[in-house]
Amino acid sequence: MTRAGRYTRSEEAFARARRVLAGGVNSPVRAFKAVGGTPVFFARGKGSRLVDVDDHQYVDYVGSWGPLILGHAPARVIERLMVAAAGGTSFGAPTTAETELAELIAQALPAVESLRFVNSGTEAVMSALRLARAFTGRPLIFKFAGCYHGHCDALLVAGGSGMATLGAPSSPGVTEGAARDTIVLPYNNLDAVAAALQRDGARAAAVIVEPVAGNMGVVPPAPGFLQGLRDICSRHGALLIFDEVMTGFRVAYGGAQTLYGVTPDLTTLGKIIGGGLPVGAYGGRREIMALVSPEGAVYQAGTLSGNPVAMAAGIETLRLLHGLGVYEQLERASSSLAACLEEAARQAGVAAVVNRVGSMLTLFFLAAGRPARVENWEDASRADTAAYARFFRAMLDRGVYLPPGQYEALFVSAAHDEEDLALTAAAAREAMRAARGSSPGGHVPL
Ligand code: KE4
Repeated sequence: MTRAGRYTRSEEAFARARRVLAGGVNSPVRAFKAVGGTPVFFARGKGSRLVDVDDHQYVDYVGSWGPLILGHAPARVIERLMVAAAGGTSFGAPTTAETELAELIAQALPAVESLRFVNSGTEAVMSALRLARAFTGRPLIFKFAGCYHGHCDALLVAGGSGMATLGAPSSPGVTEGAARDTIVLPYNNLDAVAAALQRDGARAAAVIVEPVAGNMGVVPPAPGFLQGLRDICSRHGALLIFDEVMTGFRVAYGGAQTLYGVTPDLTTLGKIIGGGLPVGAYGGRREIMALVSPEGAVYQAGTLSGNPVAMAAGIETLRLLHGLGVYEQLERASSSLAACLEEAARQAGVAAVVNRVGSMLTLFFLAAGRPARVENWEDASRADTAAYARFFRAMLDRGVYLPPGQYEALFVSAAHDEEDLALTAAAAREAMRAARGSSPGGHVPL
């Protein structure tokens, strides 16, 4: 089959969606703006595979942007979901399932002595910021260029290229006032952090960081970076917030804080802890969480927070993850995938490098003459995004669904097997020719 006509039903579905949904999608990245073409509409998923509305099958490396570390529709998670749903989907009142999932999280992440469930990572982060400001009585939040923490106003800010820049609104609708107390720092640059806190530490409420960056593509913390943040925050009485929405239970069962042995004051979570249903959480030191309403005065609430169906999915997911050998299996498959992608690029003479921590990774296409390393947003922003887009489309045509954007993380699940990896490697060898751009229009015929 040629590419023409391959996505007919997705195109029809997108045209219909655009008549009633903003941009035709319910989250911007899904619209394929960064890679071009019509977004693929999916009909179902099972394990490592997705099937689109044109009945094409794909090896899926998006995994719903991280939650599906066990793959699509794991039998035991679905069974547990169905039992919970049959008993009622939401009561707006306490259930023991919330306590059970909270206990599992607190056992996995010792820095989380107490927590509160919400319904998204954004909600978790915005609540954690409010709490940090209340606990310290200070206004300033420090974030890092290239890190994304959801769409709360205080963090939809862009920094300049300087060592530390006052956050400027990065979206219409975010006011100067909302951005004023946010300062943007370069990732993996402790000197910049130390200088900024030396200057403004007395007004610093918190430093928030993705302990492994996943939203500029995957960028691991430089050796000592996270511990350095811990030391600087402690020195100035600012709270250290690890945004582990993506890394929590992803890079290790105990998240990045366990993997790197650094203890944050607050942690935000999402994605995996909901097992594919909408769940977020924020938690940390008991003395800080004691300020959250109704025990304390920091208000935060949510109609469906802790609903029994989402809790059931999270409980079963964490129980399965705590099983023997899951992370070792993820490491083997992820290492193999990274090697095959780098080998395909090398064989095609394409400048590319893979950044990886555990089962989250990014294949960066490097602009000509750039060093083969991506250690911060300044490096990442120079990636050859057009090459990535050509590679993405060529892989899509060959049944491999990668994240539709260079600045996203690719996720391997426990369901990915040797057959998936072999199919991916074969497709990558061909698709690299498209990435190289040597084919007319950058497209490699099927
Ligand atoms: P949500 O509000 O999307 O549940 O979580 C926001 C968030 C917070 N913190 C981190 C580290 C995150 O990665 C995210 C969301 N991640 C994106 C992936 N780049 C979600 C995908 C999307 O926006 O559609």
